[in-house]
Parts: sequence; structure tokens; C-alpha cells
Amino acid sequence: MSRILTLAAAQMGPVQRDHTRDDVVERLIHLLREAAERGANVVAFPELALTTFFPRWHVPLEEAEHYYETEMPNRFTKPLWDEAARLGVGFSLGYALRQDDGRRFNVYHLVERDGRTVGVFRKVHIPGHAEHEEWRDFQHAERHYFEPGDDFPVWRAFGGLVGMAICNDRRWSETYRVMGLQGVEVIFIGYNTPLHYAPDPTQNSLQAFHNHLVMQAGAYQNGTFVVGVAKGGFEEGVESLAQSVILAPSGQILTQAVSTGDEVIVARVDLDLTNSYKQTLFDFDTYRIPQAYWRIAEQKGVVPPP
Ligand code: CDV
Repeated sequence: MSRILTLAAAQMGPVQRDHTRDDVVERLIHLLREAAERGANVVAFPELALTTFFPRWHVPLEEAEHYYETEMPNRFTKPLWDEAARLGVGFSLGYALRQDDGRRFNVYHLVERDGRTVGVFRKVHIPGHAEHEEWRDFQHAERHYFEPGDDFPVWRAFGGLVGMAICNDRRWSETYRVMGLQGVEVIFIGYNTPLHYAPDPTQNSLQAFHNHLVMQAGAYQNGTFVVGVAKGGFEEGVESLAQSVILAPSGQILTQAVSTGDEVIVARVDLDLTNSYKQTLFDFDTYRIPQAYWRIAEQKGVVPPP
């Protein structure tokens, strides 16, 4: 059997502060059309794709309201929803959400080929800091703007089992494993990763290495495809990593972006290839030993699950 799906990552170059939502949505539609022409069934856009990466500034929340979406689709993004449904292409889109109850999340919204919402994922691992930190060249105040989500759900979509993660989530093994335990077959990951990591600049030159290291390991150890998509290049004077990739369940790179700007990469995959790993080396039911993990954890004083 085979379950063929054509995956695309629509990497974006910078979105500057004065770029309007209309400007950005026009770019997204352009990328979507290119992906469709190249046969894509689903295209992943980056984290916080509709705006500049505003956590680089620490301003009072009342002055940052315009960065948040309060409904989706809205009057700006409706053309993207309409065009995707017309083309029969699904997508995942990252944006800042302020819910009706006032809670704020960094989200990834997955849409099926008919325009139906599959699910909205809330970023779990929120990096950076909540207060203004004077010593930094630029801020990473995500903890001021967002509260953490508390789940890594997996949805049935695109003929398989699909999950999502956002940026810093990709560095944590639990992210992939929680979805792996639910049988995930494709994980979409959007990111904005400044090349300069202020708390430890010795990591700067390793950004590209770490980016692929974590996603390749996550793909391999859980037998899943991974689509990692960046907003890269110089945005408001801050340079961010590009290097978008589509990864096989073997951990191998199927395709990789070569620029730091707007660029579509595409890979035609067979979701059944996940079985090669899920039913052999990483057959969780046969080879995982959760009782032992928890026994060891208990011996070391880690609290067992409820
Ligand atoms: N947007 C992010 O989550 N960025 C983080 C940076 C701050 C380390 C990342 O993990 O790439």
C-alpha cells in the first residue's frame, strides 16, 4: 500500500514592522500558488507569519494589540483561505492569538484542503523572558506576550496522523515523543530563530547545526516526516536562521531551502514509509519499557505520573 502526499514548506524572508497584513497575505498567496503548481497538497508557513517577530521589543500589552489576531480567518486572511480552498491545498499558518477570554497564545492553525480547520496548536515551550532586559541588544520577550499551551495533539488529516509544534518546541525531545506515542506521521514546525543567542553567544555558530540536529533526531526516533519552516533573513536589523527542511522518517533531509528569503520547497512522500520505522526499530509497543523508565525516575525522586 502507499499513501502519497506532497508536502511543501513556504519559507519566508523578513516581515518588517511597516509591512501591512495585506502585503503579507499577498506574499503568502504567491507562495501558496507556487506550491500548488508544484503539486503540493499541504503547505507549511512559519511561526508568527503575519507580522514581524514583535517579541524582539518589550512594550506594554496595550500597545501590542495590533500584533494579535482575534478571529481566524479574518478580513485580512480570508483571501488566503479562499485561494487555498479553490486550489484544494491545505496549509498551516503561525500567528499570535488573543482569545475572547483575553488569553494570549503563539499558535499554529492547520487547515484541510476544503478550507475546514483541522486544529489550532498552542506553543508549549515559551522561550526568553517576561521583563525588559536592558543588557540585551534586542529582546526575546515571548514570556511577556504569550502563555504556554499544554498539549501536543495529533489530528487525522491529509490521509494520515498530523501534529504541530512551534519553534522552541522543536528543541525538546518530549515534543516529538508525545506525538510519536499518538502515532504521528507528519509534524509541521514553524520557527523564527535569531542567529544571536544572547544568554550564550557560543551557541551562535551552532544554530544551523542544532536546528537540523533536533528535527532529524525527532523524525528518526519517532518514525515521522517533519516539515520545518523558517522566517529567516534580516528582520528589523536582527538576522534569523533560514534552512527550512523536509525530513524523512529515517531522519534524512529530503529537501532544503537554499536562500534566506521567500522560497518554496516540496517533497512527494509516502506516509506508509513511517511504518518502516514504527513497525521495526521503533516499534513502541514491543520495545519501549515505560515501567522501567518510571522505576528509574522514581528511584531518582522524579514524581510519577498521576
Ligand atoms: N521563536 C523561538 O522560539 N525562538 C527560540 C530562540 C529564542 C532560542 C528558538 O528556540 O529558536
